[in-house]
Amino acid sequence: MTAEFEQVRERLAAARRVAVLTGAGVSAESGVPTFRGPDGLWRGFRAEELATPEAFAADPKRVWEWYDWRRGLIAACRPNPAHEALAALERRAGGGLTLVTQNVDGLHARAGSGDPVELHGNIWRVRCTACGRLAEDRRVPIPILPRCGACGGLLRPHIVWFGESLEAAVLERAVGAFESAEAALIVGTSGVVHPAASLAGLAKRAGAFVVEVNPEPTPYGGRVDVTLEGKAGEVLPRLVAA
Ligand code: BJW
Ligand code: ZN
Repeated sequence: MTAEFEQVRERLAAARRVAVLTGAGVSAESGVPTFRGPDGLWRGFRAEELATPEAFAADPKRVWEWYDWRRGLIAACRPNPAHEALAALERRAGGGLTLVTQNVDGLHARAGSGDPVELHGNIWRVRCTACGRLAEDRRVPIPILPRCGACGGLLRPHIVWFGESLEAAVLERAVGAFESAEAALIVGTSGVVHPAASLAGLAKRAGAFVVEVNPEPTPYGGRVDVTLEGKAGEVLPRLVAA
């Protein structure tokens, strides 16, 4: 074990408040495709083409078919050792850890994380475009086009698309956690989508010890205290091991 790795373990253990940001890379070892990079295509579509309000307005059927396909894929996936290690770290922190995720797959909660801050929503929730009603909906396949049980309006995925604002209360929780953290972990994200990508900088400016875990270089390089190069499912369990 390198001295750097040991330093990260010590800083994590000593911190009273830890903030964690995860991205698609954390679910990659569960079999959920990432958005960018060589395998970064969802059934041949780029997120930027289908994850927009304009795409949904122009062709809701096409967008729903893409989400239905993704829901089926995610339903067949299980949390991996990275999700489990973060849930263990949270239990050990006794309320001092906030897990913030950009992922919409719900795998952190399935691994036992108590109350993850889901910045970009959740693929298992739907929202009525007419009355705004929110509901959990785990049907796979989902009837296309799905309709609201209350008003008959068209449902959409409860997901933050490009150009849409994040829910204010959700973003506030994330910002608060990163601004007050003594240590921050940034795991499996390419760091290009804002405002999520700005959270690490908030922690750094407030004096936190910031660690990145990623097998590939990202824009965080040089702006964090330590980069642990490797897969989340291999690095995180070692970090958390007693
Ligand atoms: C591994 C691994 C392993 C692989 N272990 N690691 C400031 C500057 C510039 C632009 C903007 C800005 N502020 C806002 C914007 C506009 C826009 C934006 O950021 N655009 C940039 C792309 C340029 N942001 C927004 O529109 C946001 N809204 C907003 O800010 O509203 C106000 C506003 C609007 C417009 C202008 C200004 C202000 C909303 C963003 C919503 C993002 N939604 C998506 C799609 C959800 C759809 C869905 O899932 O159905 O969320 S985009 C997509 O990217 C998804 C992800 O959550 C997000 C981040 O991706 P992530 O997680 O980083 O994944 P990848 O694939 O990019 O990276 C994977 C990483 O894992 C890689 O690094 C691998 O190396 C690594 N990896 N295997 C560990 N085993
Ligand atoms: Zn409705």
